[in-house]
Amino acid sequence: MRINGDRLWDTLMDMAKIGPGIAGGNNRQTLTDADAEGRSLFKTWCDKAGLTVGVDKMGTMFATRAGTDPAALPVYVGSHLDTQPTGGKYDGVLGVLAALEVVRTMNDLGIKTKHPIVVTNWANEEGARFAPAMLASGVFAGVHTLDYAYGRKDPDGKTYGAELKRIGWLGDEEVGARKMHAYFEYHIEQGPILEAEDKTIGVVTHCQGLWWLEFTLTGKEAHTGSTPMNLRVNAGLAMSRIIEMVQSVAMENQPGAVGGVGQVFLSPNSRNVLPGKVVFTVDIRTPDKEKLDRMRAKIEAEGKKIADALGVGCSVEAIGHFEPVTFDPKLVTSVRNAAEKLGYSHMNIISGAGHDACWAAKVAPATMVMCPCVGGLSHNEAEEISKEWATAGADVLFHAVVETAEI
Ligand code: HGY
Ligand code: MN
Ligand code: MN
Ligand code: MN
Repeated sequence: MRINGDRLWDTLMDMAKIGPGIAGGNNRQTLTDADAEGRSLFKTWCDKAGLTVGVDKMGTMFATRAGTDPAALPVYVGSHLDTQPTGGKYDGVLGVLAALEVVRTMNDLGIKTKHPIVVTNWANEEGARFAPAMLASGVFAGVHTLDYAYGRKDPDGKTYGAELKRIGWLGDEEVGARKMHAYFEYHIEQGPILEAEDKTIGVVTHCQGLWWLEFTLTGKEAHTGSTPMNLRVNAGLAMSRIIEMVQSVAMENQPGAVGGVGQVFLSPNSRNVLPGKVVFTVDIRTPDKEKLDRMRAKIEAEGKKIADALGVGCSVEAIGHFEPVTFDPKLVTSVRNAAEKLGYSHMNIISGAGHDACWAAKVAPATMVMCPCVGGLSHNEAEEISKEWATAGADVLFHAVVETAEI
């Protein structure tokens, strides 16, 4: 039994047309009109596959294929359709559309599973527009409250709750009311390991943990030309020294740690005004929980020292966090067995990126399947995979899901 790789690839290419991608990628940031368009296309496909689509109060979509035992808890299979501002075609999207392909293949083969199957599109996995990442799956797992999530603001000050209503995808289901028998997520690796090792399947045993630390630095707005160097309260200089320090802390903790900054806001952000306020988020990750918390403590302490030495005000808020995740050994074995049975080369891997599976693992047995991506590149419109890789991972997903959902 194999999935239909051409059909999967066609859906990926159709979905990639949605969103004002700059260089051929697709840009469907969460709760934008493009996200709404992608959601509608996905719902059309779910309707055609005979699935019943429910939506919860965070806007997560659940498309159910009935099982033979109505009392059996469903097997959830999903990922996310929202993208980075310059996202690629496959991050998240591959997992949602491969889950749909699993159901379509079950329909083709007339397979009836004991447990229902629920194809899932989690809202706001990326956390690019509304931090933190994995917000909806976090509410589902009881990590965040609905009120906290609704109040999260994007850089323009728009709230999650208002935007969800505006695009018309505020559902009526209580978030987290659904109970899972198991959860599977198929995702591109977003790193270089599988391709470098020439392995087609990543058997994901763990996911590294994360802190997002939002630094707010307060300097003194002043003229960049007429203000003598000794009179400056230079928040921009403090930021640059803190970013350098984050790099050193990550390098001191090799192997197996990363740290960096992807987003900075300066105000008033004018060429000839020293910034009065600088806000930036430090992203640190490692599979080792103790190391992760040690790095956090050091970066916060050293950051405050750097700011103090320049007379710059400094406050730090943790706006995102999850501990390293160990996926369910039984489900990990079912993925490995499927890869072996199908003859795909495979290796154990720790996920470098965070996923909704990390929160699903708090409320149900969960695991992931990975395929390589070209050059390990992701969060870039040039993100690329092969049809063979996409198909192989979906085949493994299909077999592991059928085994867990029991024919
Ligand atoms: O940040 C992450 O790891 C994911 O892409 N949201
Ligand atoms: Mn993703
Ligand atoms: Mn991503
Ligand atoms: Mn912790």
